[in-house]
Amino acid sequence: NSVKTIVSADAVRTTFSRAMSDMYRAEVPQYGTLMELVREVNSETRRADSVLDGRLVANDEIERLDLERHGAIRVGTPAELATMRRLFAVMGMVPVAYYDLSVAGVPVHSTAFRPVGTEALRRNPFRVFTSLLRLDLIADAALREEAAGILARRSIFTPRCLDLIAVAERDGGLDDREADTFVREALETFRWHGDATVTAEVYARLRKAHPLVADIVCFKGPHINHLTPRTLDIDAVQVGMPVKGITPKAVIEGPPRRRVPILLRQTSFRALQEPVAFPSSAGTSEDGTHTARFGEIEQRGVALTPRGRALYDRLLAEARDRVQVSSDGSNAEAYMAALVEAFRAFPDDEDALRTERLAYFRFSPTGRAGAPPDADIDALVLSGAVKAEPITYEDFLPVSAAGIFSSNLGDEGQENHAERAARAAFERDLGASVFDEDALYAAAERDSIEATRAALLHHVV
Ligand code: OOG
Ligand code: NI
Repeated sequence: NSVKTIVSADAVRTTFSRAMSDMYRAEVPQYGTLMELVREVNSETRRADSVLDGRLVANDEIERLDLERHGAIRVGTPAELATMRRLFAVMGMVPVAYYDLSVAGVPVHSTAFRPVGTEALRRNPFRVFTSLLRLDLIADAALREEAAGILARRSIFTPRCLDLIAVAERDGGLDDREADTFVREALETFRWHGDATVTAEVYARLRKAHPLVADIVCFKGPHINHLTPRTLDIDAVQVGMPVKGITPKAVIEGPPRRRVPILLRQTSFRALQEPVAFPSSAGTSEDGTHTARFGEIEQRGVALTPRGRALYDRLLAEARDRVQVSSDGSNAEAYMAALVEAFRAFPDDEDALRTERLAYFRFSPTGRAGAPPDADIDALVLSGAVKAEPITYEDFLPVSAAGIFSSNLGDEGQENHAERAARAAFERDLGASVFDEDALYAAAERDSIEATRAALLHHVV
């Protein structure tokens, strides 16, 4: 009859993200190599950039940096997605943003489960990009039926995991022992299972419809397909990868290298070929291979306002119009040059990004005298009473380029209509609406301005 001592959702998230990282390192050894490289580059970058280092230390971001990573999974049914939402809620992770990947020719739509509070993000910003298969985008009706039937027969969560989700919902959290068991049981869902649930023949047919369809439908669970550490200098990691025996893709996605990083830059390396056992009719099994899993690194920069994002989208489209990256990467340098050229139009110092309202900032009192508390926020910063620091972009850009391309095709109205319908269906399947990412950044900035004014007014600085 003792009172249950609840472990914080932040702590459960950290235990889970560590366990996930250990599991993935064992499953995909190159991930371990990449983590080492990222650690080396990050400490080198901190040594070379004392301003950046000072900021990371002052904001308690060092711990976060070593823990920080995102992963991605793909689920097959609305029920799987809805239970995933409840599972992530135990760890303080909620669905943020809607991503329509059908514009990139991929039959899924997605959200990212992540913490949203400033404190929670500081402790551990672990995110899981989660996609739901869109069977409605498979043209062949018979194949669609078959895939739905296969998915209906599997259960991707262990019974104990489902119990503990219900316990957490009932009690408002888990105690120490429950949390440990929960993490162990939840890992089972994300683990790689080499035993396919279908014959090689069925696998091949689904694969022909789209490789992702086979990846989602043919296995026991939604294996984590990559885990991505965050680096402070992605160009250095890109150059360092071949030295460690890893071959990255030809170009870094996202904005070019800048003094003030914006949004997200990412690069990845090829998936492993994994051995798979397909059941065959005689009760024996047939060996095959499957490629699903890859490695990725990212560098995060400041979150952009809608105005900044519009400028970003326009400049990226401009660069991509000028030079299309070929699949063999032979013109990577020309593309990077076009990108740098296009982005000359994007201000590259913090003051300009802030005063032109292109990016979001967190304000705080400096303790020095300056303009009066009710002065304009720019005047307060200029006077030295208030300082402004970039708010990190916590979300994703999986189809920004593809989205821009499709909006150039001239049937924008139709596209938007279809996207709205798909989004409503996604939220119905999820069992909740997704958080609006822009509203979260805007609120973080606004709250920091209000707190700053209050502190100045009451001289509590
Ligand atoms: C998800 C890809 C999205 C990212 O970093 O943009 C993602 C997937 O392939 O399942 O992780
Ligand atoms: Ni990723």
